[in-house]
Amino acid sequence: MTETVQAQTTSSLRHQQHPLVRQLADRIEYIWDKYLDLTSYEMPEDLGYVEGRLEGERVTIENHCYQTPQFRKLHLELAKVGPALDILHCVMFPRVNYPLPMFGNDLVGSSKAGISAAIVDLSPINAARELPKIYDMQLSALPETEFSEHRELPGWGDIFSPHCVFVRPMDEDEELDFLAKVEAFLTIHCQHAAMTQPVETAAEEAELLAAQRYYCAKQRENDKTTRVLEKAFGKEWAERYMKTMLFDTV
Ligand code: BLA
Repeated sequence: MTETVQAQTTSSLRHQQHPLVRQLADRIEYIWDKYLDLTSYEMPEDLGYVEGRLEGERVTIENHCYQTPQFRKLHLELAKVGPALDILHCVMFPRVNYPLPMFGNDLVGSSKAGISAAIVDLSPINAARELPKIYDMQLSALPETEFSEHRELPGWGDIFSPHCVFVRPMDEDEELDFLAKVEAFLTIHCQHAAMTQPVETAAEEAELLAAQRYYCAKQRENDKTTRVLEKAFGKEWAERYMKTMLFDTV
């Protein structure tokens, strides 16, 4: 898999994006490749690379997807809306028989204005909406990082864990602190995932499925994402994209 990942890295949109987007995208793929057994994932054919227009600006979306024994989809999306908006979006969807939380990460900003939203979380996927104890312990044990500007979660954000980091990084030091945070969350998650056994009963699986559906339904309520997609590609396309690429459920 390494060759494929590297080949994509050199040709990617990330080289035209904010440096934090590029660094994070490279890091995510490195960690995935290091800990997980990646195989290819078949995307809807027309959704791998997409171009549209928003208020005269070119909108480009580039998707990188993989699957592994534990994850039905690892999704890394890079998007560029003219010079004003760079986006990194990453979600790791567990297979519904694996009792794993949902890793989610979003960066929104631009090279000129800086990153306005940087969020990372390992979100609980079960009826109690609690993380496995070992995750709580390891995430709590991470070195504390001071960010000067924390952002408030929107109403639909009840899916996120108490460990969620949602900030506006103020300078390069804070950007690198955020990068380190994502790396730590992702490493903890990949190490556990590689050792996790699937559940055995249909009832357990049904609970995991319901929780994953709830998570995706809440994420689809983010009207800031929908607005960008609708304006560039139209309402119908945006709805299909939200349901099949960004937050699809099984
Ligand atoms: C916010 N997401 C945003 C914003 C934009 C997008 C424009 C507003 C930025 C700001 O408030 O500073 C747009 N994000 C996108 C688009 C895509 C995208 C177009 O990923 C993809 C094509 N969003 C996620 C994931 C998480 C997430 C996985 O996709 C978290 C794990 C969170 N994005 C998230 C949150 C906000 C946000 C919490 C702030 C929403 C708000 O303040 O109302």
